[in-house]
Amino acid sequence: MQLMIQTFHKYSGNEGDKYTLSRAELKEMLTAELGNYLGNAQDREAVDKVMGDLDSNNDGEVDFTEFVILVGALTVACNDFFLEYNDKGENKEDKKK
Ligand SMILES: [Ca+2]
Ligand SMILES: [Ca+2]
Repeated sequence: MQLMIQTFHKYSGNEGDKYTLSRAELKEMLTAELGNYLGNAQDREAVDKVMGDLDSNNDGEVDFTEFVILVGALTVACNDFFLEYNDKGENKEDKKK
């Protein structure tokens, strides 16, 4: 949680409103933090898409509430990935957790 907040503020304070991510700030964050995951975050269309998905109130900025939705969505995506990965594995019976 703390890390999420720190990450958000690391980028949100770069320009304009300190508490929201502009498109440029969002792009910078995606590229720096999630470059491996998104791969083509530098692609303008990809940034626009993420921005459109996140900016639920359409004010052109991603606030912290909207950012949390992104993190949640990515967490779910990662979880699905790992579940799938494990299923294709050796069918270990000693699943941890
Ligand atoms: Ca900002
Ligand atoms: Ca917004």
